[in-house]
Amino acid sequence: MEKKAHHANPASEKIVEWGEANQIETCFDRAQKMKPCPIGETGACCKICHMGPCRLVGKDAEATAKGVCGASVATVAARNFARMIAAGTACHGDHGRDMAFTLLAVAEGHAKDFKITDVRKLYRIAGILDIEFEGRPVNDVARDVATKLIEDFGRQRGEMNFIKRAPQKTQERWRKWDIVPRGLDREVAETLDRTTMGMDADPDSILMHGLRTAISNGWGGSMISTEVTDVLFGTPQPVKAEASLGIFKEDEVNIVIHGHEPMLAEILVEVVNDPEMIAYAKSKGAKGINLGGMCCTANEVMMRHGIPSAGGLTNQELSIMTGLVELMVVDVQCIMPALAGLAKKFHTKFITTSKKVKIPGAQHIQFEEDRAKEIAKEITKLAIDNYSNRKKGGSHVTDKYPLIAGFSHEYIEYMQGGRYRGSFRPLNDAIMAGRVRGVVGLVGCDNPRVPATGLHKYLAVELIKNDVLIVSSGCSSVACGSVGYLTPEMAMEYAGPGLREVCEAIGIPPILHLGSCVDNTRILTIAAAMAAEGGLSDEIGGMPAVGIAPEWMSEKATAIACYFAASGVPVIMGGESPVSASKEVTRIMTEVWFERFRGAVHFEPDPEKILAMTLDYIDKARAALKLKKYEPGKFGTEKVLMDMAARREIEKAGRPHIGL
Ligand code: MSK
Repeated sequence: MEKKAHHANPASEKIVEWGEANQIETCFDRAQKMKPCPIGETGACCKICHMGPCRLVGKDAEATAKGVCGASVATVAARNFARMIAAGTACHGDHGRDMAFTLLAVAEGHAKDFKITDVRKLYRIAGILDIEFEGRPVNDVARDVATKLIEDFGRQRGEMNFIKRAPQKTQERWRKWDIVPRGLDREVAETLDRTTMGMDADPDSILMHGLRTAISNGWGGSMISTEVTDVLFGTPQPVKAEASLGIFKEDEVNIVIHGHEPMLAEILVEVVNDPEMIAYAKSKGAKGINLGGMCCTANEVMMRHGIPSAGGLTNQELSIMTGLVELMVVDVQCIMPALAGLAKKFHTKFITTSKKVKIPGAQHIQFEEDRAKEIAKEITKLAIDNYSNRKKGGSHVTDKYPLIAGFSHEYIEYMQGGRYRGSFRPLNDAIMAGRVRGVVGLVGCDNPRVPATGLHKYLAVELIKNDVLIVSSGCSSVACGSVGYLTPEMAMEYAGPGLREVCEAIGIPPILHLGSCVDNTRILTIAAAMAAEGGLSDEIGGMPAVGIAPEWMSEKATAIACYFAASGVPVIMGGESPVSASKEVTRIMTEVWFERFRGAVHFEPDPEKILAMTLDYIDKARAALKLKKYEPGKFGTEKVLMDMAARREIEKAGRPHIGL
């Protein structure tokens, strides 16, 4: 029998196999040993009080099984899922909060190593927040912006600031169903309150509050993070980079920055390029210092500085197993505690830096934004001093692929008409004509329970063959980038003729790298702009657009899926359903949510079915919008996407310039 691969990336698979041969355990071994709990996996285990834990199983459990308190399977499954949304929202919310506080510190002069890089974007955000910016000192505007955004977390009444950025009709749906979030912390706290013993037992009511909580993430915490990060470190524009485990250099000091928040990573980019540091590395026998990223911190510094990525979630252990990493430094989220023990088997120093992330066996160096450069230098020196300890051993690979990253929503608008004529008209027109069948957000984690990154690769190729434009983020974009999919050449090789024509005309890859997992909010902004542009749906719901997280593992992914669903996007998550114990909960999250918001959350482990469901959603949306029926292979001979007449039309319409 042919051995099943652990990882769908050949370089990663090679290192996993080397680990097996050398008795070095990875998440792939642990996933084999640790089968999912069959009760918890379906959402039927209740452990919210000490009369249990109760296992709601047995024949016809949905109708008959009850916890000691009498809670039904539907109640328990809904509560469990809502708690996942709240945890994911808290995680992204804290990321957004940290960014807003950094902006405040910069504005007040307490974080001297950082500055406001994109003043134009600061003004744009100030305009959205009704903050006066003309003629005022930049730092004063920044202070007011930060202060107003920080209020979004603790607000008790009213509406979060960015809710008004959603299309009017989308907002109306939220108001009708009373799910406009007040403040992120309030919604997270209320989810925990509602789902404790003796509280909300109605699955629909629980899940509706789950949606409210998720919106506080998508149109709140995560969106704040994206926008403030752009203001501080620059709005991304396309940049060349590389990805995969071959990014490490044998003759340089290799440092990996892993996690999500970009503050330390940004300052490390500066410090590793400091001539004094490079000279110090040379004095220790290295030719230079090579900074690589991991997971979403990688996405942040890749799209702003072209820093290469060693991969997504399942590559974090494998990067250390190359034997080439002098130091791995982590900030927050998606960091496997196994790294501390693994690093000790090699010469790698493993450094935690956040008060929120301490890992037994790791060295902790607290990151403080008012001493950012000093701390980054300390960490870099540790790595340089460790270079001489590098031993032979480890599993070196040389595979790495070029890619283009950094498609911010502003750039996507700009690329469709230039600095003064940027708009979403060309994309809307291409969809209306059927050149582009629809748009898919291919996002989320990679997962050792399947040949890791394999579902991303499969869906990426099949979707673009079907003329579907992909916008990608998080580990999905790294999965694609690590095999060479984020290049314009990908369009030539695999894309259907209509999509290929569009990619050629604009000069873009068929898979657009949008950034980290908080940057899924860029997809919301794009969808809102497409709705405002006209010709498709006048709200996000009803667009020929679908979200897919085929290998999701994080609670953050459930929150993301739900804010997309509430915004009007059908979402398909891979793997087994965490609410499969309850047909009622499954019905609410698919049929009921679709009726109310035109979005849904499905769980489907079979990638071929995910593809079929996606195309079906897209084609049904096209039919409902009375767009031209998509005909495979119809386009590809004419090139008319952005001719002069189209450009003049855009100019005549006098659209406000909101581009870069
Ligand atoms: S890092 S949340 S494994 S995308 Fe954003 Fe990747 Fe998923 Fe973490």
